[in-house]
Amino acid sequence: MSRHYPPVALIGAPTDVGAGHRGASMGPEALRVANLHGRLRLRGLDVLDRGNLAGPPNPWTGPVDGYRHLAEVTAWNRAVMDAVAAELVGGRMPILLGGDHCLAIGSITAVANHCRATGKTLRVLWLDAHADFNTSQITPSGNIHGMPVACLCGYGPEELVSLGGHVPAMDTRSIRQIGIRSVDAGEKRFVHEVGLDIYDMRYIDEVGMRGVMQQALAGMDDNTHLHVSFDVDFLDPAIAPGVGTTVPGGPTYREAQLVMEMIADTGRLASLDIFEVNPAYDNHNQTALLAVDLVESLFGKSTLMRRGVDD
Ligand code: B3U
Ligand code: MN
Ligand code: MN
Repeated sequence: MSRHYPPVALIGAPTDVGAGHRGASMGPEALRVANLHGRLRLRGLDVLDRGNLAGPPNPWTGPVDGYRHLAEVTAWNRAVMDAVAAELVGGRMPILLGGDHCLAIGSITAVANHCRATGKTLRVLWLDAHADFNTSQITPSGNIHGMPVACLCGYGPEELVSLGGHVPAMDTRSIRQIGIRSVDAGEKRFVHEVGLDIYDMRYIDEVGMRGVMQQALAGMDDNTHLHVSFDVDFLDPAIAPGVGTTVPGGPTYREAQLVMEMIADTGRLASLDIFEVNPAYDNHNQTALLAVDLVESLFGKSTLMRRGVDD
């Protein structure tokens, strides 16, 4: 436990306005019940739980001009952006507890603005079964949790694309997507068109998770701010059933642990989101417990001391 971590702040964002299934609004509480706070404290971290942000209820209405609940999604993302920005300025590492993945727009917009203000280089690791690169023209659902990466890269509604004042919020070349195995037809064309760096499950099978992570983490240096956006449907549904949209063929427990350990080894983790934990689909909080287990590895928990790292 030799690595020094900054103090962290837990921020709950209890909403499912961007999702196609109800229940991710219970994610923050499920992660607390799984003792995220206590586990991080056991790792020696200074942890402050800020409680939950407030925002509009889920109206559960259909798409309007290709978007479901755009006004509510915007309100929640503004609250998230402000809360994450405040932690970054105050020197606590933000850990956002979602909530559905539409909230990554506010979180990463805040992180990207912070990087611009401090001269840091942003690297985003997007752990997900989905590319989340839909737009109103190509979405099969209108659900904005299928659109956050596109919005961050400048493709989406004005309210979300210019949330933080800088368009695009993030350079397309800053992101690496890992675990992808569900991409819609129009989305597939679009991710190729913009050249998004995607490590899909076939590539993981062929190269192995270690090789994939070496590539995804390559090129970082002391000036890199590493942000991890963890959509728990990244994990295979056999180990993480508590999500709205399960997709078979995801990373195993061992592969997921390796992902977290290799990120921890970089020493560059500077902000984190945990999204889409959905207790309504879960089994005795199994998915939240697993997420907490993985987050411990992300903060340096390892079985043995490694020569040259821990001694
Ligand atoms: N790509 C589909 C489904 C989806 C995206 N993200 C999640 N589900 N969790 C869509 O609706 O955009
Ligand atoms: Mn997602
Ligand atoms: Mn997903």
